[in-house]
Amino acid sequence: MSASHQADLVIVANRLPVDRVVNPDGSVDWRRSPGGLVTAIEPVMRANDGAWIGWAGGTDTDLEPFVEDGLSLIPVALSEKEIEEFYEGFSNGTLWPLYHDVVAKPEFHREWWDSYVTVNRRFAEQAAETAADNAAVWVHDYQMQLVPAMLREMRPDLRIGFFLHIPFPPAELFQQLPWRRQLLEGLLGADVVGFQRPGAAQNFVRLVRQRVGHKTHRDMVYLPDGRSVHAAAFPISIDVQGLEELARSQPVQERAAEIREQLGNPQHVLLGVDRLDYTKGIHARLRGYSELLAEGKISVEDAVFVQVATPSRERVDQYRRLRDDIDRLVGRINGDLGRIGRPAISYLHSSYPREEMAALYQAADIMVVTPLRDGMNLVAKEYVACRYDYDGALVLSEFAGAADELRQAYLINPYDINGMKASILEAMKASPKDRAKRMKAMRKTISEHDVKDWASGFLKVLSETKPLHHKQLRPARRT
Ligand code: ADQ
Repeated sequence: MSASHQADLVIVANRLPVDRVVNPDGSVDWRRSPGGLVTAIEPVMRANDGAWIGWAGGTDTDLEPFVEDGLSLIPVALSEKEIEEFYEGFSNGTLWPLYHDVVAKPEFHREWWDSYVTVNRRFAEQAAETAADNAAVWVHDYQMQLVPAMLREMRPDLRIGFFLHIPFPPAELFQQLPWRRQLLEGLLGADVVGFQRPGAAQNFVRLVRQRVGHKTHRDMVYLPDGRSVHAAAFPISIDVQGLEELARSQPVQERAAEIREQLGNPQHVLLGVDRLDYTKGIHARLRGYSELLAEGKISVEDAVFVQVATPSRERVDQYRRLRDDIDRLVGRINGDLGRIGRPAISYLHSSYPREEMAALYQAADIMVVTPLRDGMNLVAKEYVACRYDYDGALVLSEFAGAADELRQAYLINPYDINGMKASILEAMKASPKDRAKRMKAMRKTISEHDVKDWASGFLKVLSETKPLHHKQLRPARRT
């Protein structure tokens, strides 16, 4: 199989599902990047002889399409300036904060936008070249919102799907964006636009009606050329069974016991696992926990908070500042409240293999997930998947997409620090029977919808979209 063959299924995402590693002898290898997306999409990619288009993460301009572990991968090059303007700038300095309730201030720069358009066109051109006749192209996430319309213009024969992994904001916030109409029109190039939550799909349909003036009815948008666009929620999931099997394995169980031992076998182990991102609510969470200690409601003798915070997007100012803020806060809390051999917070910047993550989830009595806004939050679902023993409690922000499904978690408003503290205490004191009841219900929910169902569900809806010549089947328009 050649990597640049004409594919029946093309995935377009900002990043390829592999990371480039340079060996000590200078040779180059590719390592599968951890993460749910590739697990989800791999089976359908293999079944359809698919290809994946994405950036390899560096500034190499000479990477050729290649096949890695049977997956056909097509690198798209970004220059240093494009990494600054398209990726760090418009994607992560404009869209990311705007789409997360403006929890940080989005910056609007015209040169960032120009770079976003240029890079989106490059991805669209590569997809147009790669897709076979009448193929399906599935475009992912906020970095690629112009690709659907650009691609449709080049290749009207294709079925095009788009999935947004992050929230889609309400009209009141979205309309700050100077390029709001262009982005909406970009997305409308798709036949199916998928979101994590139904509210996000509604936000999109409402904006299309108000800002672009197209007719809409429920989750459908009707375009003047006779095409229709289906906007709906497809909540993403995880490899539930794979993770549970890992958690049940002997080495992971032994490692979980070892982690507790190394923490000094406290009565309560609390855990937070996040990318170091200002949307994740790490600051308020740790502050709330430190107040519980300072007020004597809990003690470092019998509780420890393990916070794993993986640095990310470190070249963006706001992220550097956040890392410094959290580092300082943890230092202050441990300095004020810790004792010798008993830190209040065990703080880790490392990135771990899946086995270690499963062991951490197994070791934690309470998982604390408190984002100010989150598209889904896979960590919450991963914790539940690992708790086959029906033990453990989940404290979860109602502003994470996962809160729609994990209703039996201790749901909190992450802005209400007193409420969060009360819920953490409640979870710590809950009876084993109550914990088991909640965990059982949450496990039932996630086991009924895993990541493969998510991918095949989206692609099924995409495959059912009607080509243009079937336009007489459109539902009657509403006035
Ligand atoms: P993220 O914002 O990255 O994802 P999340 O959904 O929690 O957030 O996924 C993080 C993933 O990274 C999890 O699978 C977790 O296990 C892993 N991870 C975190 N820290 C790690 C560490 N130190 N070592 C190893 N692995 C680690 C975006 C959106 C989310 C949405 C997902 C998927 O912001 O809202 O749920 O995409 O659509």
